[in-house]
Amino acid sequence: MSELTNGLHGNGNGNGNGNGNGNYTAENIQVLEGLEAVRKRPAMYIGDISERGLHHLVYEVIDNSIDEALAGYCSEIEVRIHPDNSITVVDNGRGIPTDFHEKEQKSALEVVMTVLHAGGKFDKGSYKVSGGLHGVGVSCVNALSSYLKAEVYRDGKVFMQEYAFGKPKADVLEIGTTQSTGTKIHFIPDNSIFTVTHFSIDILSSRLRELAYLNKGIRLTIFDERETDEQGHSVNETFFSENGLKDFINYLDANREKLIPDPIYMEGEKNNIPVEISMQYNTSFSENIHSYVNNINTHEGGTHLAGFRRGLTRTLKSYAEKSGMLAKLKFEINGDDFREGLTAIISVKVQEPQFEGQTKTKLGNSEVMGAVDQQVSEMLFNYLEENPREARTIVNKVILAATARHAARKARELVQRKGALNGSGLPGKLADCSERDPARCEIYLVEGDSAGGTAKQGRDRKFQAILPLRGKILNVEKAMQHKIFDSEEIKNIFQALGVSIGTEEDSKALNLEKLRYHKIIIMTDADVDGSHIATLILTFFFRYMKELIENGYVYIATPPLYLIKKGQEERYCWSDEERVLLVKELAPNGNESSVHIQRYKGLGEMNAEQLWSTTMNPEFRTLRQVTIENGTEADRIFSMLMGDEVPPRREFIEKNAKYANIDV
Ligand code: 0RA
Repeated sequence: MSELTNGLHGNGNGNGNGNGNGNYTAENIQVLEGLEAVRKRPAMYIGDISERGLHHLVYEVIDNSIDEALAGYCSEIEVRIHPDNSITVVDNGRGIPTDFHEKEQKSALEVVMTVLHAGGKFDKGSYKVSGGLHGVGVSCVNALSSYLKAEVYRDGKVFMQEYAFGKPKADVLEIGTTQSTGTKIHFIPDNSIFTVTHFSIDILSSRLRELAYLNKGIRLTIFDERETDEQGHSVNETFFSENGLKDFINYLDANREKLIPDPIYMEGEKNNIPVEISMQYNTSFSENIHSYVNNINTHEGGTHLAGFRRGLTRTLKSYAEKSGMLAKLKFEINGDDFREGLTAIISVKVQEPQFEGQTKTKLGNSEVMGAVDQQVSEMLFNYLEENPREARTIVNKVILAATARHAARKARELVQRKGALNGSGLPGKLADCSERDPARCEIYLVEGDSAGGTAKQGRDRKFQAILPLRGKILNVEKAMQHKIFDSEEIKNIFQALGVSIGTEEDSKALNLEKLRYHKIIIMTDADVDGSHIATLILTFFFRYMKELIENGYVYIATPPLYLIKKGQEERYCWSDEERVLLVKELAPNGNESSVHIQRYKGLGEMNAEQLWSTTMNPEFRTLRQVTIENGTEADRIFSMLMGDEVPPRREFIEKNAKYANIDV
């Protein structure tokens, strides 16, 4: 074992900005900032310090490996969750450079690992486009890890350096020889920084799956060493896609009925911007367009999405007009009509992306709009010319959408006019609260009139409003838009919340200014029916009021499962584990006959006081906030849960018997 000495790997020309032939030298790495800043304000660098931030650490490391793959040097990435909840990421890229960095007077490896933003991200010579939401680099992961070990396989040698809280424990060591190249990063997140320390295999797997589809040809494998099979092998799954976004579309639409046999697909480059697009029409009525920039899901859209819409509308419209199929249509077709029942994915790679918007997931670069517009137009034009049968199918679908939109508009106008007429415009079933500041108001959407009645008695009427919903609300996944506005329950929800939506182009966004409650709480029975109803309501929110979820306004109430009584004492339990423990506690000598257990099958079995103290009183209740961890996956899950095909739904529900596990 020998210590790495200064100048072990001399660098090229020393001009500080690459050596002109694209090879990396230590001088490419610019030095910007120290790691203390990251530990001081972690959320600024990785978004937050909860579950999301924790998982971002893994994404950040993987992104570096993906960059290697995009540069053509890496084909395999392995992620391991160890039994102690630490993580190892291994890739077969070039390995982090280990030559001597003149300016910093230390090994490039140490610079990459200990200096913020080092790693060539700012060096346009090395083509780097991948990058986590914050694109902060692997040094951030180091700063937020109580321990990290980097191993580099490069130039026939194995190099190693260990760190604690971002600080090297020793210099870079040469610890052996090797035939291969690559990087291995093992890290233990600093549990004094993160509020959650448990890695979710579901969250990591769904990111790896997404990355595999977005970067065809890369093999990504995850191992969960916390779980082993009969032979003692750790649970693992490999993600690999040969056809990229085309495979992604087939995966997302697996539970939808497709209109054309194969997704439309194109891949190309315009003005130095790589663009990949795939799309498919299905018999549903929702629009599912997902856009990515440098592998980041741009939830808020941006110029690439605008370019896609523009190109799609113009090309389809011109084809439809030329075909003469629109001759009998009595009204205009608009942009929305071309996107009903459309599932599409747009992925672009942009050298210097400008991210805007509330969550910094909206692409601002104006040059991308035209690039995507041109690509879509070319792709679609050729497709329609070459596939006249599919072209007719698509145009017919568009005409159907336009017709339905027309009907929907009439129905919606009726709803909104009615609302305006009866003074308050609030539904009769709503028991409103007296407070007027939306930030302090809550509304409970309660399953059934009887539980609704109990909730009305039990609530604090100052800030809690109750809206009872009759049984199962309409399944919006299967209904056409005008039916949705015909539904009494859905009209009630719109009116009670005070929001309205336009169905016309660009006004689809919800008007949140008039939202009357900043907590919208779904309260259903703690059984299979109850969770189905909650899913129906969530599906409706997801498809028609997504902004409510994105703003963190939607919650699920958690009524208790058991009431345990012993003598005068009454206690509640929310899980079977809790019940077992409590019974033990109340019957310390094993005499459980004095303990009475009541299983709550529904909200209706609780009286007003019980419902208040267990489920509605802010001091004691637990609310689960609904978030969208992964938009594409949520979309697939909702189409599966609420779509036509029964078997995948049954399998999913059996696997995730508890509602909490649905990944939204
Ligand atoms: C800086 C420069 C180069 C590669 C990397 C960092 C790099 C970082 C990580 C993190 C995990 N795996 C990684 N692989 C590579 C360019 C290397 C060159 O040009 O030789």
